[in-house]
Amino acid sequence: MANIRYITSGESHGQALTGIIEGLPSNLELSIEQIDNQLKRRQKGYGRGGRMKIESDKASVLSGLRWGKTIGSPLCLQIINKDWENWKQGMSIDSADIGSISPVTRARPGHADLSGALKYNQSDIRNILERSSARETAMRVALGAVARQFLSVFGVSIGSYIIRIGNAEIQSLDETLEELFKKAEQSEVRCPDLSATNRMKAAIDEAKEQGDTLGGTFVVFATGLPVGIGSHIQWDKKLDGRLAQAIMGIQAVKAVEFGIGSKAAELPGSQVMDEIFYDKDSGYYRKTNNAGGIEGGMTNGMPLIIRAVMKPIPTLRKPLNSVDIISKEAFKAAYERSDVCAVPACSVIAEAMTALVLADGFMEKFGGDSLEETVWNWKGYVEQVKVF
Ligand code: EPS
Repeated sequence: MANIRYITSGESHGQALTGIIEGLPSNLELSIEQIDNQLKRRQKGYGRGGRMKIESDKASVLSGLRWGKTIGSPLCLQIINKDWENWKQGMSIDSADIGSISPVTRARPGHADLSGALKYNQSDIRNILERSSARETAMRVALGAVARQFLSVFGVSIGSYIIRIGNAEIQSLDETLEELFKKAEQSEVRCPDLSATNRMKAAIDEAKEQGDTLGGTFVVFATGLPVGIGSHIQWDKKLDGRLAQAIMGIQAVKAVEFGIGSKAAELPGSQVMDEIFYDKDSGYYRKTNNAGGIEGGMTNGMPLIIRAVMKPIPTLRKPLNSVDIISKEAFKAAYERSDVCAVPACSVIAEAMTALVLADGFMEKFGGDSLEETVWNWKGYVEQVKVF
């Protein structure tokens, strides 16, 4: 069982999203403003559609917090959907409102629409798309923002940046992760390179004009991690496996890799492994980080480097061929409105998922019911590793 458990609920056009997270120690100071800042970051990005003009996500805490600090009980968060005002009948919980809007019957290729309708025996695809929508990720970002605040006590910080959108890619940049992150935060597509930012925006404009959508690739990183989060002992304790599942579980993510990732297939072992050195002041170190900070399913003290791919959004203004699930006739897929590109948002969501996995790994490694106890255990371990 995970040390930190969480679950979300909510439909895209329903009343609200909720999330419950359990397993954090007591006495952790939480700033709601910091949660809202993360929510704001997720809503940005060149290429978002009309919905983001309606929403301005803010979290409220319903339980688990007293006078600004956790008390060890489950923390319950809520984000209201402003768009709910327009969907009160269409997404009503009351059977009296049946038929107040037409059903969605034309499945979008690449979405959960058809498989979900068949699996859950639904003749209105809305009953599938409302939950499969990436709207739900707003709550994951809020929960991740809680995990980030916990991790920051231990000096762990998490960031991300975009390296590709469609055919527009950045050149390799010789800067620190922190510098790349800082620059990415200034870019409308979260890309640290100005010329690539402009090429990415042009690619999004072109896709929009053509009624198409674009995916891309992003890097998520974490610094300040001690050696030994995760374990080689059992398949489900391996941190890279846990991170891969968490990030792959974000809507539209199609690939996740660590360090040099799939490039390792092309290179000989001598160019893949990170050689080990020792310095009497700073201890063990490596000159390269091809492993992306994980060896044997454990952190090795180097920065964690994850790369992930988001496919293009399946809701297209120029829809693809599909079938009406009632008449079985050939039709173009349904289109209401959509984002053209949500890769910048996806990278922020992946940061949140990374934070949740790392917070779970920290609680697994250091335990503790109060933050003081967790910090005490962590300090003892860091000292043990130092004198090893
Ligand atoms: C989404 C479709 C769009 C996106 C939505 C994800 O929503 P709508 O159908 O209301 O226009 O804007 O993303 C969000 C609402 C969000 O908060 O990120 C989909 O089908 O996945």
